[in-house]
Amino acid sequence: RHKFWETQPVGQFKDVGDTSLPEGPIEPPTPLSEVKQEPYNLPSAYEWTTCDMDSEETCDEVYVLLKNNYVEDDENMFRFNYSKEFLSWALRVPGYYRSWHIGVRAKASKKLVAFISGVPARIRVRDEVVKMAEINFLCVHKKLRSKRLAPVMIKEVTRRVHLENIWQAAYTAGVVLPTPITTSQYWHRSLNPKKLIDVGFSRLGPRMTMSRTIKLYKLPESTVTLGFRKMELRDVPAVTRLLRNYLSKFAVAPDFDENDVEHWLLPIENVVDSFLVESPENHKITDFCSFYTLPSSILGNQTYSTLRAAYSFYNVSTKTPLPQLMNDALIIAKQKDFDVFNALDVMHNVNFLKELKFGPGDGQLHYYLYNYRVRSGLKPSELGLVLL
Ligand code: YNC
Ligand code: MG
Repeated sequence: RHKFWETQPVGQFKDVGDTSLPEGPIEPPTPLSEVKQEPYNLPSAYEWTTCDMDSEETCDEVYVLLKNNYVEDDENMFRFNYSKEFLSWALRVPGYYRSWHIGVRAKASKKLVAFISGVPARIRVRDEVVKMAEINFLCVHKKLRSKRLAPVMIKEVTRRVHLENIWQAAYTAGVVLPTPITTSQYWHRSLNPKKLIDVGFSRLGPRMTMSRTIKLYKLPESTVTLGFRKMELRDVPAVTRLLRNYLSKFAVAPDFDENDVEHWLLPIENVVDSFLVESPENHKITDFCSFYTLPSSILGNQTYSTLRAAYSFYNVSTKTPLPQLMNDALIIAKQKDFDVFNALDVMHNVNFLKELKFGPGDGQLHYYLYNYRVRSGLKPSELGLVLL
């Protein structure tokens, strides 16, 4: 059934539920001298290219490839439209390897026709912190689909990850592959219900009118929590402590240090937003919330071309009740003119979803590890990891 994935060191469907298999690496590392030194072969009309994301032109080419060919919903109504600023942030992380930003060009036209990327991360699986690659933005141009190009790209990124002496990876996908460590669901909170209904993202509920729906999703003009403010550079040490303590509760989570927090959570306009609660009495930072900006192109609507979506990232509450904290995040997102706020049912998110009028989406997101077996039956609430 999975001609490619059956050959890879990933949990196989036949092993699901086999408790005799140990958690940890499936294959041991090989000596670096035994890692293949030359790139894998592509069909002869194509060539590999390493994408220099420092270059405006290259960043633009990757942006355009993804804008036109990346992930769509099941009904092909929306397609992710990651901005250039977002891609530059997502790919140029602390300690990144340029060699892991891999493109494929048509030899004749030099047009970029496929892409896959990895970035380094330390991911903790229960008690072990493992150096991994986070693999993302796998994309093959629509005209080159179903030609088995994806397995070659995956093997090539794997080879280049191995060359850096890294042997594990984490990734998410909407499709079922051997074998998810867990499956999470998207929930959506309408901020601009009229537009969401007009573009077919949501439907008017039974026995609901447009004006009742707008009233249902109305939010206060300004945030309610005392001491709620935007995160600043000086907050990095406190946010790191808060977040590390929170993430230690989950079976699988990133092992963030201050550098990572500065990169991943310090606000960047139109890319990532982070807010915290500073106690008015003792100036302690007690709570934190964040979301990233990922619009989708609306395919074939006369009125609207873009759906403005915010995605819940990392949130920590120690004093402010989580639903109140996230309600303030919704208020900020509304102020910033987002149409919808999305969240997965990972970490403690179930504790605010229903109360804050999120509705379950139809999209599922499967989480995977490469060359690392995890005992099956992990719940999404045991996961402390959000990939972009
Ligand atoms: C997918 N999303 O099952 P089998 S997510 C992984 N992730 O192999 P072909 C996928 N594998 O089943 P196409 C996959 N989608 O025969 C399909 N596959 O064993 C497998 N879409 O290849 C599939 N982006 O080239 C099958 O298919 C084989 O032309 C078929 O290309 C697939 O970024 C794709 O959804 C996804 O651009 C590129 O459909 C194409 O259809 C496309 O004939 C729209 O491929 C965009 C899209 C995927 C977003 C993502 C995470 C990717 C993770 C990749 C795996 C990483 C492993 C770890 C590597 C480092 C290891 C170390 C150390
Ligand atoms: Mg293909």
